[in-house]
Amino acid sequence: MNRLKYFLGTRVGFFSAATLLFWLKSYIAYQMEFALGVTGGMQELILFINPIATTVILFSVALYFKKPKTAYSVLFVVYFLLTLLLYANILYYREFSDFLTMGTVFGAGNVSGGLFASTIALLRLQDVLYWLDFALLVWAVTTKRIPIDPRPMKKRVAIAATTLGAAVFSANLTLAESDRPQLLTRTFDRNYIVKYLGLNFYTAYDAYQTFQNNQMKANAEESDMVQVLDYVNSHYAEPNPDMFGIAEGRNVIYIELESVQQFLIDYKLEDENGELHEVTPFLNSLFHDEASHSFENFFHQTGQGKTSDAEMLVENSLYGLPQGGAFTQLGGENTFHSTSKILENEGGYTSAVFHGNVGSFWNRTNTYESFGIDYFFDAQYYDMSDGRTMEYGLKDKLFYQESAKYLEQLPQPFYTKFMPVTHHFPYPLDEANADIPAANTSDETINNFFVTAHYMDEAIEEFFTYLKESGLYENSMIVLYGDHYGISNARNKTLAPLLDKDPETWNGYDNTMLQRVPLIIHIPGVTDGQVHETYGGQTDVMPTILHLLGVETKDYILMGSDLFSSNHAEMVPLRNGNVITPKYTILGSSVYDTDSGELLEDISPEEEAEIEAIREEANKQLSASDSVLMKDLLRFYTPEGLEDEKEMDYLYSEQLPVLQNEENKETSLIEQNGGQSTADLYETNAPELMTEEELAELMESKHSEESEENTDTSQTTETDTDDEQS
Ligand code: GP9
Ligand code: MN
Repeated sequence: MNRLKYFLGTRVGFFSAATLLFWLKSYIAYQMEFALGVTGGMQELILFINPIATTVILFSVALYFKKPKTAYSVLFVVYFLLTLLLYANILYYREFSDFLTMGTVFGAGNVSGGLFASTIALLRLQDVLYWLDFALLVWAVTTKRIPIDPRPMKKRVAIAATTLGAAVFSANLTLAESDRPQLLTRTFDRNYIVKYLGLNFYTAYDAYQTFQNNQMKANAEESDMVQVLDYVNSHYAEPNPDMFGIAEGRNVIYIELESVQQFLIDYKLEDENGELHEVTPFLNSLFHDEASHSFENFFHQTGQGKTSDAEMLVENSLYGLPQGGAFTQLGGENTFHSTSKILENEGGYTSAVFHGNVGSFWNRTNTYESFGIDYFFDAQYYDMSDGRTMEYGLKDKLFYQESAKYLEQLPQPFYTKFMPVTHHFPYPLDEANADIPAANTSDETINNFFVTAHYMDEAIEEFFTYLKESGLYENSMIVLYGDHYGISNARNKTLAPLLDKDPETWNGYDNTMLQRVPLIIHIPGVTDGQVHETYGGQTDVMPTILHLLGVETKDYILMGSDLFSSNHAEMVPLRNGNVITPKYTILGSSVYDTDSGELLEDISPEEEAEIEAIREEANKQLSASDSVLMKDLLRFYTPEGLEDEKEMDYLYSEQLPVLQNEENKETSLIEQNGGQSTADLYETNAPELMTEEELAELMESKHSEESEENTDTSQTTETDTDDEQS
C-alpha cells in the first residue's frame, strides 16, 4: 500500500496511473457503447491495446513541463479534453451509430435548435462513470491525498515516454494492417478506424482528411468535369414516352416524410388488448390510390447529413458527402444545377420551401440560396409561441395550416417543399395529440415512433383536404418521400418482433432492408397509378419528376435515372458503399440474396464477376458525385437550360413585399380568387387551436377511451358517444 502511494506520488507514477485509467475507460466505452463489429482473437487484441498509444503520446506532453504545478495541470487538461471527446462520441453514437467528424462538429454551429433536446434524451445515469476517474484524480491531487512530485523531470524521461507511445503505435498499426490491409488508403467505415486504431487516432485522421478536402477544391480543374460527364452520359436513361410530360405545367408540391420508413406503410400496431391500429391510414390510402405511382423498393441514400442529404439527393440527384453534411460544408459556396433552377428556367416556376424550424439548421438559408430557391418560409414566418412547438420546431398540424397563407401568394406554377418535423427522434408528443396507443417495447423511442407517425399522417390528410378545398389539388403533382430511417440500426433488434422478425437472427441484411422509405408520386386525375416494384433510390427522384413535367434531363449532371424508363438501372448504391439490386444485397464483402435474405456462400466465378461489376458501378457513381461536390465542378459547366440563370438579390427576410411585387403575381391562388384569402378554408383539429372547454372535452374523451380500453373491451361505445355530445 505504502509502495503504491509512493509510486503515485512520483510524476511517472501518477502519469502511469492516469494512462491506465484512461485506457480502461476507453476500452469499457468500446465494449459498452460502440458496435465495432469485432470478430476473432486478433481483433479483440487490437481493440484492447489501441487506446494505449495515443493516450501515452498525448499524456507525455505534460512531462515536458518542468514546473510541477504546470505539468500536473497540463495532464488534467489533456485528460479532460480526451474524456470530452470520448463522451461526445458516446452520445452521438447512441443515436447515429456513428462517430463524430470534423464536418458534424464544425457544422454543429449551423445545426442548432433541436439537437440540444435530442442530446438530453441520450443522457444516461451511468454516464457519471465516464467522468468519475477524472474527478477522482483531480480530487486526490487537490486534497493532497496524492502529493505533487516537486522534483524536476528529466527531459529524456519525457522523450522516452513519447517514443514509447510512438513504438506502441507502430506495433498497433502493423497488427491492424495485417488484419485489414489498406486500412487507411481505402474508403473506410469510421467504425473500422476506431476498432483498429482508436478514437483519438480516428479524430486526428478525420481532421487531416478535412484539411485535404479543402485543398481538393482549390486544385480542381475544368478537365475533372470530363470524367464526370462521361459517367453521367453512360448512365442516362431515356424518358418513358407514356409518362413524359404527363404532369407538364402543374404545380409541384413535395412533402418530406420526416423519419418515415417503408415498413410504416400498411402497418397495423397491436395494442395490449390485441386490437389493431392503422398507424398511417392516410398515407396508406395515398400509396394505393389510382392517382399515385408508388414505389415499394425505394431506398434512402443519406449519410450523416440526414434530412439535408435527402434534400440534396432528391433535388440535385447528388449524394451527400462521405462524412459530415454537404449542406453545412459546402452548401453556401458551391454551384448547383438544382431542380428549382431548372424549373425556373425551363418552365417559369417559382420555388419555395416551408419549414417550421430555424433557417440556420443544416445551413439551409445559405444552401437554398445556392439552389436558387426563391422563397424560404422558416421559423420567423410562423407563430412559434409556447405550446405550439416541439423539439425541432412547429407541430405539423399548425405548420401546414399556417403555411396556407403563404402558399396562396406564390405565382403559379410553383415548385414547393414542405418539411414537417414532429415525427422526429425522440418522438415526443403531448397527450392531446396522441391518437393511437404507443407500442409496448423496452425502448421508448420505438414506442412513441408510432404515435408521432400517426399524428404526422393526420396532419398530411388535413393539408390534402385544404389543397382540394382551395382548388390547388387538381392542378398539382404531390410527391411524398421518406427522408431517412427513423429507428436507428442500434434499436432494430428491439423493433424486430413488431415486424414479425426474430431479434436473434437479425443481421446487416435486415438493417439494410429497413432503409426502404416510401416514394409516392400523386398526380390527381391519373387513373392508372400503381405500386411499382422497381428498385430505386433518392437520386432517381429528380430525373423522374423532371421527365413527368416534360423537361429533358440529358444535359444535366444527375446521378440517378428515371424510375419509369426502360433503361433505368435497378442498382441502389447507399452512401456507405453498400449496394442493393433486385438480385443482390452487397454489404462490404458479404453478399446476400435480396429476395430471401440468405447469405451467399458458394459464389460461382460468373456471379462473382457480376457482383464485382455492380460494386464498381456503384463506386463510380459515388465518386462521380463526390468529385462534383468536393471539387465544386458544376462551376465549370453550364448546361443549355441554365444559361440565363437569375441572381437572387435578397435572403429570405421580408419576403411578403417581394411576393407582392412579382411580375406574374396575377397567377397566384389568392389573385385568382379575387384577392380573397383561402386560408380560412383550412380545417384542422389541432388541440392548440381549441378553446379551453373544447380541450377539456377532448382530454376527457381521451381518458374515458383509455379506461375503457383498459377494462372491458366488450362494452358498447354508445355511452362514450353520449359523453362526447354532452
Ligand atoms: C430539422 C429537420 C431534422 O430542421 O430537418 O433534421 P434531421 O435531424 O432529420 O436531419
Ligand atoms: Mn430528417
